[in-house]
Amino acid sequence: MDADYLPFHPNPSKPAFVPPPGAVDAHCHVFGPADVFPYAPERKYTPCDAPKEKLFELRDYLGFERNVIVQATCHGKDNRALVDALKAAGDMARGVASVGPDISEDELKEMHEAGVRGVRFNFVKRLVDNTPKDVFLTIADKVKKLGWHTVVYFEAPDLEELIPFLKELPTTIVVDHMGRPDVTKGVDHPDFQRFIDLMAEVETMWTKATCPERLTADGPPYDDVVAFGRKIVDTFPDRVIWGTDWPHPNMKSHVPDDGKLVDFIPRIATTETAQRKLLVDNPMRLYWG
Ligand code: 0GY
Repeated sequence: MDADYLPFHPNPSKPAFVPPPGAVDAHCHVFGPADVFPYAPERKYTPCDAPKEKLFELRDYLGFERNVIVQATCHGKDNRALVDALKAAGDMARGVASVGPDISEDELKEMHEAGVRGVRFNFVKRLVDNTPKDVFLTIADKVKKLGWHTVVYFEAPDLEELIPFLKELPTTIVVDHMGRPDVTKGVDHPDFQRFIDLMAEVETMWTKATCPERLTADGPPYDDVVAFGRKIVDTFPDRVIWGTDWPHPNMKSHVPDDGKLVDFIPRIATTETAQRKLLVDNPMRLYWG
């Protein structure tokens, strides 16, 4: 693991908020263990191992029933750790993989059997080298045939340039972490408004109301992120999902307490109906439908 890498919280608090029955943690990862599933040579960081057993333990402890496990860049396009976790979870997990344009139909079908339902396109420069957009479009065309969607990760300043590409994607699109707004600019800033406007226009676009721990400038309990999460949940109640982002790769400011992250949910989804859509109905439709 990198010298400055912060491992996940060893003993998170028990959340006060009790998720509804059937709740899905729809953004989390598994890392390694490296002696079984080595990290990718092209990775930009080396994390602390975060194996599937730990993830499933956390799921139960926090009161969730299911996981959506998202391939992280430290494993590159080697989806073995992901597929292994999906197989171990049975029907209780789905996955999002990273693949190249040469992926075969058989390989995709095998991943589908294991529970993969999407691919991730990453535009965050500190995490990946540049991939030409036509490569991503080739991949999107292939996975569309299986009914998969694309998960897209970018930061707010890059959205304007990405809009034509996003509009070209033939699949449902799920944007990570509310498009990573700069929360110090406020919820009414044109950058966040651009994202809201795009979601309003592109009805096949969803987002994850996730990562207050990454977006915050003030730290826990993440008061400065509440307005952003609430705006998304209120405006797009049927196209929003939530996840822990465990094991929180590349956190520098603090180690998030997963229990406190769960307690953030009722601050952004303030009614039982909104909570059920965010945690159960929406992820079930997208990943188990
Ligand atoms: C996240 C966020 C990050 C990392 C990755 O794939 C990854 O390595 O997504 C990050 O560093 O912001 O969603 O886990």
